[in-house]
Amino acid sequence: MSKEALKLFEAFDVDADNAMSYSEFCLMLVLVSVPLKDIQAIFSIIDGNDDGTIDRHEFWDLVTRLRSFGTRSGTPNSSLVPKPGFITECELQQG
Ligand SMILES: [Ca+2]
Ligand SMILES: [Ca+2]
Repeated sequence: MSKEALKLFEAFDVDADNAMSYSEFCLMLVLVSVPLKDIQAIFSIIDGNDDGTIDRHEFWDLVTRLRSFGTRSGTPNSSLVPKPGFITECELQQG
């Protein structure tokens, strides 16, 4: 494994147990499928107080939005995340 690949693996191995769990794998797939400009746009939306970081409150707000999006099919407010259905599916399978 190259150094770059190892760095990437460690970045997505959130709990640092040297294995990529299903949720960590989902996170990776979501991130690699989202264009950088969209990631920046999404980040600025989630970072409600504009301090350049996503704190627990802002993260929870995101999770709440994604959950409510998943339960309300057909809602046109899809600008937050390009593929919210994918994330919701991962969350559901996590239980
Ligand atoms: Ca892990
Ligand atoms: Ca913030």
